[in-house]
Amino acid sequence: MNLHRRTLLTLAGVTAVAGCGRLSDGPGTGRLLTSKVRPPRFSRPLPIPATARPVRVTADADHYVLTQKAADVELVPGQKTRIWGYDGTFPGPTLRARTGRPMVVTMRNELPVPTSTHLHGGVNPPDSDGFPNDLTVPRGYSPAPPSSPGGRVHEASRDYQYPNDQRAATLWYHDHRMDFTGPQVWRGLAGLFLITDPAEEALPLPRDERDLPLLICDRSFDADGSFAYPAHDMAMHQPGARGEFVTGVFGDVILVNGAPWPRHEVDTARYRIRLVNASNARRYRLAFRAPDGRRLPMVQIGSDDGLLPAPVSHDEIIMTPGERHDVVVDFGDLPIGAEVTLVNDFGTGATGEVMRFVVARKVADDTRIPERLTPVDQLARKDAVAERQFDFRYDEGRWTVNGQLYDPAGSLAAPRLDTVELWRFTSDFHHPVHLHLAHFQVLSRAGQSPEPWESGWKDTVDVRPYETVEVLAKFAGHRGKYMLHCHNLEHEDMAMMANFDVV
Ligand SMILES: [Cu+2]
Repeated sequence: MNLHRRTLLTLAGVTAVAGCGRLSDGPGTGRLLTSKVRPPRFSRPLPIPATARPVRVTADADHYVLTQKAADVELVPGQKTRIWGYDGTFPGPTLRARTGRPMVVTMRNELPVPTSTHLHGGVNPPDSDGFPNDLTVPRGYSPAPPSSPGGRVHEASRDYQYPNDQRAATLWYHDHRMDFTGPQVWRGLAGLFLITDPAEEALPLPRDERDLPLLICDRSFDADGSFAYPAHDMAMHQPGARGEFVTGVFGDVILVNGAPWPRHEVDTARYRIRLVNASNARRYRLAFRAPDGRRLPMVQIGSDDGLLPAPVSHDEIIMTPGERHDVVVDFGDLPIGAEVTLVNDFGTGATGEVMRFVVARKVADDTRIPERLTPVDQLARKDAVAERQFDFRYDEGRWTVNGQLYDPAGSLAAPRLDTVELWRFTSDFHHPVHLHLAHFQVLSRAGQSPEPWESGWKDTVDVRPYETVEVLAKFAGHRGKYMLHCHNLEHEDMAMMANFDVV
């Protein structure tokens, strides 16, 4: 794609603003796509995605079948929005796993386009990782996808093997098709994947209907109620976003679990709230605002890949695309009828609010947040057997890692299985950096301590303009080809990915 001069000038302007530091920090790198029609706020109930049921349970594994297909849903009153969803729902059904109990998920593709499914945060064998050119095409699909090194093509359906040999965590699954992840996730190909284990179940934390996953994303609507997306080609044969949208696409409607600005009735009790940023490009600065304007404490109990060793209390949390934060919020001392708004301080106007909780029932709450959660091996700089640097940078209309466009046959690193390496990320713009397979701990940010919400095991980290972030990554579980990439989905589609081989 050729870079238009106007785009270059705009990007230069963004750089100058972004370089001013934390005060000017905001929703990230991207451009706002304005809706032609917008749904009302706080009128829809919060949907809770259905739990997927196994079609077969054998001695070795639980077997699931999900069908990727189109469906029409009503998001704007009186209009239909065509979504692409797992089992025709957005978000898809929630897959619930137990540590140590393998799962086989058959993905059937009844969409008009190829797909690849990645379990974000999953420690899975390489051929089930959802590599971008490991494609499932619809039956009879023509023309065949261009062959690329290491690419495989399945017709109509394929099985993903998930050993679930990892600790309790909030994961999510989403489309990862080469060059088209942005538009395909935007249309709805995302769902939750929750793993539990005995250590987590033994804790007196809120559970069942007081354990709420919130998959948060932004979208824009056309006048007919359809999702708007600035693709070059909505038939999705030619990749890429138009003009300045190469920087990322921001919607102006905030959806939670697929519903615009929903409301949810709560008890006078603690709730476990699993925050998932499933947006293409938008960063959020989240807080729970009580009616008197004070902020309810968000007691963080987990991050991307499981529980923390001990709870950490925050007034606000910044969340970049791909990240998860597991928090407990207590509605216990609020009167019946009180409204608590989940706000986004990086938003303006309508995007400054996410959803609303309404205190509806007085109950006795027997949950608590223990002082100790689950043990976490704390990595130190001396544990690293190697150091590597990955530079995320804009170059002539494409997005590069270490100066290179994504090459499916290439590899930028070969870490050894069961070792820890120090990976240093540098950037020009905001880039949410995500590693497949390997979980990491954030060691430093701009030479300082990480943000207070960045402890524990993670797989995605918020890298800000002209900032260096160091992480200690542990390569465990499987050998083979994996990748790291920017989780701004427009950057990812425009080549900001790289492979590494675990040897
Ligand atoms: Cu990026």
